Amino acid sequence: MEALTRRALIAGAGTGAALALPLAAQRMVDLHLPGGPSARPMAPRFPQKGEMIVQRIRPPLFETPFEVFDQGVFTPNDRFFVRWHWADIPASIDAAAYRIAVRGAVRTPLSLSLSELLRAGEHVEVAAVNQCAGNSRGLFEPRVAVAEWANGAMGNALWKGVRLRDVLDKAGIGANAKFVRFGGLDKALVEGAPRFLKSLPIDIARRDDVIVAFAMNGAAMPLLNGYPVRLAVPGWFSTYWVKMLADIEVLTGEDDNFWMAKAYRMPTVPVKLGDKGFPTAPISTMPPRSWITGQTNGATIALRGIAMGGDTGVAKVELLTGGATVAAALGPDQGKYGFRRWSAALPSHTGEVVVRCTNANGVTQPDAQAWNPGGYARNAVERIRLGRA
Ligand SMILES: Nc1nc2c(c(=O)[nH]1)N[C@H]1C(S)=C(S)[C@@H](COP(=O)(O)O)O[C@H]1N2
Ligand SMILES: [Mo]
Repeated sequence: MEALTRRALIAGAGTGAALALPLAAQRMVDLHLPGGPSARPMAPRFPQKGEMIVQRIRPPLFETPFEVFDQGVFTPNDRFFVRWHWADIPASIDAAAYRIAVRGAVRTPLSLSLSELLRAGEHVEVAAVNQCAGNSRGLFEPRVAVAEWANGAMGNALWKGVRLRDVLDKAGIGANAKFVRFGGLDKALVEGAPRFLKSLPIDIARRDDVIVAFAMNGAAMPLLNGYPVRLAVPGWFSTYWVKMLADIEVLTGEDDNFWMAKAYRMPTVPVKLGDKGFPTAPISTMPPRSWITGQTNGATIALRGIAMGGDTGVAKVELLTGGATVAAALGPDQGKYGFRRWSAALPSHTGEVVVRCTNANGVTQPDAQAWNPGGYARNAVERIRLGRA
């Protein structure tokens, strides 16, 4: 396994694909976003990526075309969405020279090579959905005018890595440790812009399933998804899943950097467009969601789709149609943080249908979406009119 890992890391380095981003748009796709421009170009030419929806080129925001979610429970690496905040991203990585600093409130500050990192602890695997806090932002009304994703700023992968806890324990953390802050190799092109840094509370950082991942679906991760190593925080929005992880800093207090104190915060009270001065908290765990991904019409309408429980497993998926509730059959359980496939058969005359997931904590998707100024954490039920396919 160790040998395989090494090989994957080296192979990943070899691709070193220059991040030149000339747009070779092949065709346009309509994302059906309400209240504004909705068409986006598709582009097949980004390094290690297949056909993706281009939301923006610099910094890259590439969305997974929705039909990919109908093809399997795991999202292939070459179709996995891409999101960076700053445009200065290394175009290649020298795996042999790569170092990860572990510093701050630690007994022994470390500068780990990738092979030292791989030896820091047991290799563990976890299936987990990596979902941008802004996934589906384009569906908010009123509109929130940044990164207007449809539903493709998410993906499910089998992540493999070493526990963050083992890496922290190698350096030895003090009893006064409160947060752990993470930074990658990306930088802003603009002078003085705040480096992308995110922090986890120490108890989350020490969780059994929070890993420094070096593989994704059995291969090294694409450069754009954080090669050679990224954080995986199952159940939490992917803003914490820091890519090209190079800096781990143990803090003795709350992190007041821009990305924790100003960005990625959710109102803790109901708000509407124009409200100011309301209390907020850093976004953290994901709520349940579900989608219809495909339909086959016959004597009945066979529906299929995916669901996620968020920070726990899927308990049930229901189809609501004309006063009736039909329980979907759930596919194999890959672990509570991954996608779960589902299927159901509905009468052939069914018109509108709502798909709704309830997670193992008893949290159910709401009928209507509460608005927030960041356009974060959308999870209202999806409503679909079944056409004759
Ligand atoms: N180094 C670094 N890591 C990062 C980010 C970033 O800008 N820089 N963006 C975060 C956010 S907001 C998201 S949604 C995910 C996207 O992960 P992906 O590109 O692999 O899909 O990366 C996270 N990790
Ligand atoms: Mo994100």
